[in-house]
Amino acid sequence: MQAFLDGCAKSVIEGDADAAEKLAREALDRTYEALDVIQKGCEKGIKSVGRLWEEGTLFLPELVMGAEAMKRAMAVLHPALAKGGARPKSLGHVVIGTIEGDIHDIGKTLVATMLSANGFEITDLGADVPVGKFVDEAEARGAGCIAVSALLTTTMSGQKRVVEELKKRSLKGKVRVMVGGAPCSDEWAREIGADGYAGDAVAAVSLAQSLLAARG
Ligand code: B12
Repeated sequence: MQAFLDGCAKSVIEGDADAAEKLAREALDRTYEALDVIQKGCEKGIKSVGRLWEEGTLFLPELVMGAEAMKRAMAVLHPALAKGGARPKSLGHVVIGTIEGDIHDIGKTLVATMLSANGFEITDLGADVPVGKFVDEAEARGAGCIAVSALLTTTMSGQKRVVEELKKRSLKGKVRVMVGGAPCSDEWAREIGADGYAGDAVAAVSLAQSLLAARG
């Protein structure tokens, strides 16, 4: 299994989208857990890509190719995640998106898929979402939670503006806000008045459960 996961990581690091997709299909044929393949294989690969890019070993086209390989694998694995959870009734409605100015959507989509697989109703607004749109959609759909992803230090301030917009519309407390993405932390969530932070998709599910249960 470890060699297989290493192969998945390698296909992402090498930006080989065909190989990444083929391995993802093979994983499902072998009935491996989709979440394991994502977290211990593909995600490890894309994190290495990020590190190598930071070190100057990889250049932007290679970063893009790594992301493309990751997305091709995820397109195969996501439906298997979504099938995994039996969902008798919705645990609540979560509006999710990546904040304006930020096009990183791989982690956000993984969080959305995991929430959906675990019984939450999801409205996924995509990436580069204006602050007001998060709140408009939450209001229109009666959502109990807004989940805002930010991967850039330059865009994370948008998460704060979502909290401020809720305050402005007297919705703070009624609609909970959870934040995530590489530059975020518990401390950041506290500083901006968000209701919680989670570091990965599994933790995001527990956080959503506690936030929506607390809301009643
Ligand atoms: C892939 C990638 C890209 C792809 C994105 C493709 C896509 N469609 O998403 C491309 C090539 C397009 C890209 C572009 C850029 N990128 Co980029 N990118 C990355 C990289 C390598 C991986 C991100 C990723 O997908 N990780 C895998 C996923 C699964 O993990 P994740 O996103 O962290 O999500 C998990 C958790 O954070 C959490 N989570 C995520 N969102 C949320 C939300 C909530 C509510 C919760 C609870 C949890 C949660 O759960 C997820 C699942 O476990 C990172 C490096 C890194 N280590 O993060 C850089 C990185 C984020 N990029 C960076 C930069 C600088 C850029 C560019 C500005 C580059 C440029 N010069 O053009 C542009 C930005 C364009 C823009 N306006 O957004 C920097 C950011 C630096 C900073 N401090 O701001 C990073 C950190 C690279 C680096 N080390 O320098 N990038």
